[in-house]
Amino acid sequence: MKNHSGHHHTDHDSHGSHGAALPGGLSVSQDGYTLELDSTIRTAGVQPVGFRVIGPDGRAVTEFVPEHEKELHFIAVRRDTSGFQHVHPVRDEKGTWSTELALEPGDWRFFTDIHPAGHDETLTLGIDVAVAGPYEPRPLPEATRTTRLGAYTVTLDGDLVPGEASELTLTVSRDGRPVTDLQPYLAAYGHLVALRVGDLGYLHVHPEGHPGDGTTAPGPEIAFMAVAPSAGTYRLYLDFQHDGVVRTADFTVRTASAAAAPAHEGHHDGHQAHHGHHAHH
Ligand SMILES: [Cu+2]
Repeated sequence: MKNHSGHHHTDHDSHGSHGAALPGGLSVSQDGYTLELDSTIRTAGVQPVGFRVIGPDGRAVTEFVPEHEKELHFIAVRRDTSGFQHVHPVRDEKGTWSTELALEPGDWRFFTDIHPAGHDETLTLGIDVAVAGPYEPRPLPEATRTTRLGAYTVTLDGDLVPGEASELTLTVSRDGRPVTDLQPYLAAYGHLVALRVGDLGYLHVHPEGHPGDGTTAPGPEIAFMAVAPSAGTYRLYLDFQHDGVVRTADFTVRTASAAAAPAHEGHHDGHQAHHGHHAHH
């Protein structure tokens, strides 16, 4: 455990020690920046979505520092963690953003990941959205180290460790062969979004290396550093591009203890036998 000096360290290190910082995305407003959506009650279906980020001066923000080649990253997910979408809206000169989402009935959370010009770090703002209509909440997918997407298989190695930065490696194969020609997508071979189950807290995740740096290969492995703010269960969503198509592989992950050996994961809710680290290999 590091520095618990307080919750208000908004002026420091986006790249330094991550300590036990709060996850992002839990607030609709932070450091004077507020996410405003055109409507928070919506009908189901594919539809346009518009929003603005209001700055400390009360006006829509029109200047952003690009991160991963985009001024703004937008994530939509239903509160049961289904329906994940990661899109890149377009902005007009007045600061109104527009995009398109496919929404099923239920309670959703929308996130904007931004770095407003003049602010000293990135911010993730989150807003609740209700989509009208009857629905059946989906149970959380079981914790697993392997996800299949058609001919693709993505395997997760490494653990999320509460309060510490740890490395996660995702390995992509197709038809049983390692994929070694991943395509750069927004200046990386993969983008990983991690959300805490229970409140959809949005974790800070950084890719390790980038295309063209002379050391990062285009697969089959994609590595990230992630910080889990607390023990618990998380959902991971990996976007990667191959053969011109962006695909999303999702995982349910329980944190490991920094001290405990990984032989038994010690589920508290274990309604299944053990999902050992190698059970799916
Ligand atoms: Cu993005």
